[in-house]
Amino acid sequence: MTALIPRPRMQLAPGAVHVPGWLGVEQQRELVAACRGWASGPVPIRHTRLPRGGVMSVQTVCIGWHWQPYRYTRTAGDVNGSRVAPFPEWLAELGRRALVEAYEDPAAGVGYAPDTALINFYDGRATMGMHQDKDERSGAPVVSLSIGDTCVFRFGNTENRNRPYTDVELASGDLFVFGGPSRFAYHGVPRVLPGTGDPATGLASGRLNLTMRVTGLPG
Ligand code: MD3
Ligand code: FE
Repeated sequence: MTALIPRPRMQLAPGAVHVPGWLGVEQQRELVAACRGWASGPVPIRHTRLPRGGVMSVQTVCIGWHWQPYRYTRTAGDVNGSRVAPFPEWLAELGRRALVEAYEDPAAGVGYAPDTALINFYDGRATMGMHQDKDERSGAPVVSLSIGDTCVFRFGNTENRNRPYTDVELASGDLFVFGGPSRFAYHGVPRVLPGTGDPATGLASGRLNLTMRVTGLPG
């Protein structure tokens, strides 16, 4: 959907850059189709179980490496024991182009080699609490792509899960890159705004978020 009110690109903090509307609708369709494939197997999308008995409201499927709280493995021991799908080269290339775009630096993507992606699906009631992503042994940037319903994304500080934080809306097609000092900031998704997505992406309802990361793990 074309915005009536323009949403300018924004640096929220050093290394944290929001680029609204980076993906066109056709690229979003292709990503939705790829995510549907990954969601169906070899490791099906599921609500991640937390070690203390809870279950995340978000549904997640991983490629390259499988994440479960709080480690990465090649096989999904907490789902069906299968090896996750490989991380495709076309997605790594998209990640490098995302860094070039966000940092407005033609060299920003050189050497960036993401080896895992977490694909999160939010129905209208799903949320994600404030957390840090620190199971990766690398300080390389995280690239986030959003498709479908708009959400409220809460970007906090590196000290704790409380204020100060900034709320920004992430809409379909938006790119967000978290590098440098922002890589280990607390963040979360307090709510999604149902009915705000464009069905032309192939997603009739809900929100998809794909984050690429570098695990820093060997081979
Ligand atoms: C900032 N996902 O998968 S994307 C996650 O929309 C996660 O599904 C949210 O937080 C989502 O871990 C937020 C934005 C994001 C992702 C990873 C980050 C922001 C980040 C890692 C470090 C700092
Ligand atoms: Fe996160």
